[in-house]
Amino acid sequence: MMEIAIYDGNGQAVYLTVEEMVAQAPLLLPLDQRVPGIEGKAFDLKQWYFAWRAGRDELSPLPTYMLVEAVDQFQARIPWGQLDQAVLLYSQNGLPLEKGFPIRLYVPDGSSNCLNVKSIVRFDFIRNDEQGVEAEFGFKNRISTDELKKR
Ligand SMILES: Nc1nc2c(c(=O)[nH]1)N[C@H]1C(S)=C(S)[C@@H](COP(=O)(O)O)O[C@H]1N2
Ligand SMILES: [Mo]
Repeated sequence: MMEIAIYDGNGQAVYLTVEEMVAQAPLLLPLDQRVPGIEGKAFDLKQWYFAWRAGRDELSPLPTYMLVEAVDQFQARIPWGQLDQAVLLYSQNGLPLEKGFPIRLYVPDGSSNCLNVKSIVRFDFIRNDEQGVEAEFGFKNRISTDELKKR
């Protein structure tokens, strides 16, 4: 069973399955309500997040970013304010995802479609003081072509 690691600022991972995340999600919706033209079952990211953390550290500040990492080590770090319409897609054609398993992010308000990370296995809710930083994405620990040329 594929488990997804969730970090919420205290360095401790909580592991959840997709089924557990779906069961906690207050708002389930068809993906095409947020991403026209793509079918599937999704849930609202921020509503899930607030339901999941309810009862724990209620007084801790809101995240400033969400970092997600995929099985292929693709990752994205997205400012909290770009995530108001974000959803997590978990099923298509009545089945677990064929593309994007176990779960896929869509960020309708995001600065790029490249933020629609497939096959997420880690969520990290980050709080820091960085200001005005844009969303970032790419492969983790990727060596730039300039670096490779020097070797
Ligand atoms: N895990 C993972 N997710 C990913 C990527 C990737 O390489 N790995 N590419 C991203 C980029 S750059 C784009 S443009 C979109 C493409 O989504 P599509 O395959 O549905 O067209 O997926 C994003 N999600
Ligand atoms: Mo992309």
